[in-house]
Amino acid sequence: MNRLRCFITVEGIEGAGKTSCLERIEERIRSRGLPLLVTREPGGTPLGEDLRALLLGHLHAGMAQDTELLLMFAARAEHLAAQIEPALASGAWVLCDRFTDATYAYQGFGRGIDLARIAALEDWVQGARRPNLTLLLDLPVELGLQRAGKRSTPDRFERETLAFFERVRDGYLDLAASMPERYRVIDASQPLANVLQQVSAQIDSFLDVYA
Ligand code: T5A
Repeated sequence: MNRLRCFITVEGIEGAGKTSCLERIEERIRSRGLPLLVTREPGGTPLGEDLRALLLGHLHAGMAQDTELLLMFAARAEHLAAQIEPALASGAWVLCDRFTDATYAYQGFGRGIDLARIAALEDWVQGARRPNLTLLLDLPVELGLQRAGKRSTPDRFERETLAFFERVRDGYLDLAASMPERYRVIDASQPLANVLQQVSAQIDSFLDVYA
């Protein structure tokens, strides 16, 4: 196994279907007998989950953009130190629900924070660590929000405007176009069975090469 090729992330706007897709990816990786850590951002550690509650909750709804950005990276620093790096060092694969591309998409493209500042934090917090494969679940914003809205009370991000999510979606598509070797774009507007079929095909072909 090529141990450098085992950090997989899943990205997309709200309601893209990450939860079901993560379950499918987990099942495909485990079916090859590979050790696996499944985790998420923001979160993944006790401190990270507390930061997630602050970031997604409404207690500090008006926090400054830079505060939001730095809290995302604080949670990520803890996540890398306590979970991701030890798992990868032990030879496990890591599957993460969102990672730094979400920061580029939401805080960068969505909020308008200079991408160079995000890149500087990325280098500082992660060193050379980057995902080896990123699945982007892409769908029209209105459809995603409609799906997400059926579920529960909106979190702090889900209260953002349609225009914000359009920028986030476009940002993700820009990232995917600029890193075609790492990204696979899935048409998440299709019925779930079809989306899961696309995800399985992508993950199986990755596993065929690297597992
Ligand atoms: N954030 C995160 C940042 O701003 N910066 C960062 O650096 C990071 C890491 C995290 C929030 O934090 C922000 C982004 C987010 O706003 P989250 O819980 O990770 O929040 O993300 P959400 O997008 O809010 O998670 P969701 O649960 O809304 O989205 P999912 O997981 O993509 O959607 P899912 O699977 O729950 O599906 C939603 C509904 O749609 C149905 C499902 O059954 C479910 O009911 N569905 C479908 N229906 C029809 N056809 C399909 N193909 C379907 N797929 C799913």
